[in-house]
Amino acid sequence: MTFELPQLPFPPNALARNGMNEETIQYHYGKHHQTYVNTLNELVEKNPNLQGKTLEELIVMSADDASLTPVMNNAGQHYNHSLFWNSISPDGGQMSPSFEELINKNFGSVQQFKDEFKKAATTQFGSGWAWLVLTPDGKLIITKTPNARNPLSEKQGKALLTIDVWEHAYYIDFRNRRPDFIDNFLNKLANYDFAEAQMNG
Ligand code: MN3
Repeated sequence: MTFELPQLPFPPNALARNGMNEETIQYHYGKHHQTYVNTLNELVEKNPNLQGKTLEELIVMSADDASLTPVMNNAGQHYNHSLFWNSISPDGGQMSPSFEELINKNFGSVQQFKDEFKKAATTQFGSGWAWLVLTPDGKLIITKTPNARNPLSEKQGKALLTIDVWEHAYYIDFRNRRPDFIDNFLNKLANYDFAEAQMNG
């Protein structure tokens, strides 16, 4: 199986009004994500044990196998970035009434959800990701993971929404101000409709 860079769900300049400039997309999607895909394909080409596996299968089989760390890193980054492009939208920041109700039920209020998500994303030391996850028993939780790790590798549940907090995700738009990037994500970029659709999909 050869992996490919997925289509962006929006034009590369569509998020400029929402605080993510086209230059960020050109580098982040066009260079960083593409490199993870290319490296993953090279790794799969060299190792027959990896061939014919889905992306999710590669993550699960490499998650706890130190000899497959490069596979975990590149398969994880391909998976994480593919979810990230769906986690942001030109219409981002708006919650449907039904999703808001779920957030209230699980976190107390929308503000408490945002505070908890921001804390996870801010305190992920170094590179990594923060997540909204649907657990197997139907609860919504917030997690953070280092580097390329994700809810699949950590067996946390189904990833509904994610933010990339690697510095390459925000340096062009926000320089070193990660907390401002996270606020902007929660209020202007986050595709809560996608997260809600994932719950039912
Ligand atoms: Mn990234």
